[in-house]
Amino acid sequence: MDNISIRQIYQTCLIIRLFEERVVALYPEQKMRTPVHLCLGQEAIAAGVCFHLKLKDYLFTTHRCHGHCIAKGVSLRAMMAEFYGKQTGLCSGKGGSMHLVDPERGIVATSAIVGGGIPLAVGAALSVKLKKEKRVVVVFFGDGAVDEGVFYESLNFAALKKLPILFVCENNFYATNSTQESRQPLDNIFERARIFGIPGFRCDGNDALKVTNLAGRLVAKVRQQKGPMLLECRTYRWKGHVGPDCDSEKGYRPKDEIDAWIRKCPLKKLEKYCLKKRILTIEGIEEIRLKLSKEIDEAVEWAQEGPLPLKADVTQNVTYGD
Ligand SMILES: Cc1ncc(C[n+]2csc(CCOP(=O)(O)OP(=O)(O)O)c2C)c(N)n1
Ligand SMILES: [Mg+2]
Repeated sequence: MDNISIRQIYQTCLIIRLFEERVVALYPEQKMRTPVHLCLGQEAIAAGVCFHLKLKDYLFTTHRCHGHCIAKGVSLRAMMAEFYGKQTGLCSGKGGSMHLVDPERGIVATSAIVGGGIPLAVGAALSVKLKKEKRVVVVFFGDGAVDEGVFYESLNFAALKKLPILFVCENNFYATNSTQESRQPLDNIFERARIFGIPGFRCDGNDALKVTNLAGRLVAKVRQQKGPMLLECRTYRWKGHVGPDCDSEKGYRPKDEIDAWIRKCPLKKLEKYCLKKRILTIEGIEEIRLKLSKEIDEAVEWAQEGPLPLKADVTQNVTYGD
């Protein structure tokens, strides 16, 4: 990978980190009108996978979607305004953080139903294939989604029809408060693709360069119409399942486990590599940090100043049964 690409991946990891840290800082003001499922600690996966996506490629994601959306190029101000429930938000303030949609950037759906995005993504991949379009589909989901029957049905159908889709499992070892080992007899998510003939791979999700390299190979294969692929990235969420606090007080995961994963920070790992290889300097990093922080300042200001949706518009852009 060339230095420009590595710098770009670093910037993507950093902007996700800074954006979410700002959400953590502002959330207690209780002005954001949405629950937030933060991906702090998991940034490298979004950055590494989305690095290979074009604007027209489709992306489907979950309740823990901020990083994916930022890495696919969603406007920070529109996202922030959505969190504040503003008319100027990405979904006019009607979606909140779990339902971000941006058709211009290929973000078709963000599903808060665990596993719910997977069949939608497979449907989109079928449409791409039938229309002979030149795009790929990527769907992100958690280890919890692998507990759902729809995961297996979707893989089966995608394999049968040789659809252009990359399944990306962000295995952070927890679904809400349940450990993976309390729900799954084997720690083998990547191997489960293979029973359908789908090549399945696993990598360290906290190593941005490893994710980028492997995802690059898999996206290229999907683009060459070699059929679906699956990538399991192993990582950890630093914050609680939902909200800005760390939930060590809940007692479902030990503090030393959280601390050990914080020591495996994906951003620090990449920063160390960039400094060692002289891809970035300390001053350069400071400059990038300052520039990105200013972008976030501007997004927050814009979001806070925007108008709330009007009562009269409550059904606008909302479809409901007849
Ligand atoms: C079908 C369904 N069951 C339960 C829930 C409640 N729920 C929301 S998120 C979540 C955990 C999801 O865990 P995982 O898929 O590993 O994603 P993570 O939160 O770890 O990113 C659960 C059980 C839901 N939204 N949908
Ligand atoms: Mg999980």
